[in-house]
Amino acid sequence: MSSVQTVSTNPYEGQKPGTSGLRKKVKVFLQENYTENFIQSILDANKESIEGSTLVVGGDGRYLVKEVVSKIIKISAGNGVAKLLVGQNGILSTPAVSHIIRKYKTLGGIVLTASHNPGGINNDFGIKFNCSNGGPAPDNTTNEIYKISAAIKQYKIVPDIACDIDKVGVYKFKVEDRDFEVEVIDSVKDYVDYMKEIFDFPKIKTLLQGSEQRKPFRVLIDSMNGVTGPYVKRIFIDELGAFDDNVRRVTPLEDFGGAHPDPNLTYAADLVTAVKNGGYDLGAAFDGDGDRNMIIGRDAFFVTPSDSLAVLAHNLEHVPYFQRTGVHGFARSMPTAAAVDRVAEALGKEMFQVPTGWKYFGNLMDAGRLSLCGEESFGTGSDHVREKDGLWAALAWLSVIAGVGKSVEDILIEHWKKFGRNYFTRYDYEECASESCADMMRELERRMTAPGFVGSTFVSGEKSYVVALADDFSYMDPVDRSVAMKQGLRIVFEDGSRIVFRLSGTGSSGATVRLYIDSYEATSVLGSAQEMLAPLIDVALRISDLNKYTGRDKPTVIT
Ligand code: VG1
Ligand code: CO
Repeated sequence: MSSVQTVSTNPYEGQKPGTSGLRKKVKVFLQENYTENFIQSILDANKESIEGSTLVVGGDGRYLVKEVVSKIIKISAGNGVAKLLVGQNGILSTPAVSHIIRKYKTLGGIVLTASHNPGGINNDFGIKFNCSNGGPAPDNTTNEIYKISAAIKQYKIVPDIACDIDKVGVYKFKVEDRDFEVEVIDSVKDYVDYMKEIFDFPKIKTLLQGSEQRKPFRVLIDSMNGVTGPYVKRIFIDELGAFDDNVRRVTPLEDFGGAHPDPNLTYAADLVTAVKNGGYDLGAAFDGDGDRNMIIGRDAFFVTPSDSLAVLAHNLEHVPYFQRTGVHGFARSMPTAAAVDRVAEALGKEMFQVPTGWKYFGNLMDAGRLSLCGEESFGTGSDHVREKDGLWAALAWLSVIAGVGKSVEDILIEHWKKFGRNYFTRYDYEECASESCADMMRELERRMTAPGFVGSTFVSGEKSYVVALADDFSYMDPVDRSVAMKQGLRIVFEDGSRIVFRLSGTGSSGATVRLYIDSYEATSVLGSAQEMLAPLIDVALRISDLNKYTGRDKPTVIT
């Protein structure tokens, strides 16, 4: 029998979860009691239901995951949790956690990831709490966790509980007069079983292997040394009959092999080269925790996430899951280009625009009003779970391709010809000085809300834009009526073009400014985004004085 120890501690400042969990440098988490404090705060925020509960625990395999899993086991035992479901080796992708919470109806889960942020001892770690619907905790819960962390005085721990999370199995303990159990589960099985229900695997297999009518459709799936490696191997190689040269970087590494596990054209540049040189028909990459995806076609034809969402929305009948459930509404985050809005209109579906962050989609899904949604930041997903889901998106694309029998590029071009095209780009200025970025946002907001701004004209080259709306985006959840304020400065012009400025809520040091540009063309659909958007970008840089405030003459990353 083990006993609970109560350990005195002092609060740390700044344990405030951002867009998606608490993210800091590993060294911050390594400070004495820093991690313990935050775990105890999560459990305290759930104190009414923690006694006798079950929680799911897993992470993306980055540096510190295993150590923190072991702390969560000991602290959960100290707080009366009855059972933990832990991924083998501490590995669970973010969408897999969401699924497992829902499948086994647990109180929630703790996800150990800093997602697309780099890993390793000098980089980032993160902890996120997901609720019983499988989704990231909403603002009221994360605010509560933060409040508790700011005043914490003690945590409860059972120091002598240890179990080998490298082996699947059940470990039973007696903690004072209670039973406590840790079940180490196969990290991929539940998720893979679910994907087989959602998609028509035999049909995708035929696509990949070819048939008498069609040559094999060659894919290159890149896990970027993140958590999706074991899922990709099981799904693509074991289930869909792909070969070793159809997958790459499929072993999760603690530092992602030095890669920045963010699937975009900059950080996944070597996938782009490999797809071009290898003559592949489709390339897909996922981020560290497996919730983001990038899709490219032959010759690395790039599908923007905003377009990906619109194309999937238009073709959901090729996914068996939606044949069963029907398709309810669609949604996107505010900065995401409005391509999907046109599909929603054509199909007569409800369409929602929510703040940045997947947590804002959950209520709409739970209410049965939302089937498919996405973010411009390479997030796509559906109501099959309550997180975005990278592998799901790749399988959805393969289902559409198998169904319509066309290439990625042809699908896109046809889509644009039918609906017109939203050109989109995002400029990121990473790790700038926090204060001057805050000044920039303040000054911009002051200008935008001054009398006469709406109605004023900005000229760049041959183009001129008249301001139709300027605000700091706020959102009232249609289901629970909760309000999220200050979600991004938005300038909308009379022709529908938009400029959006936000400060990132996932960075671990300094400030990251994101500038989003979206403009619609009904007929001129085959241009290059950077050329088409150049005048608007020029206007955005002038309105904000961004170069002056950030001290940068170009962005860190363009997507
Ligand atoms: C970014 C993206 C946002 C996404 C979030 C989490 O947030 O913009 O769309 O939901 O990351 O993605 P921010 O606040 O830095 O702009 V993940 O894959 O890092 O969990
Ligand atoms: Co992620």
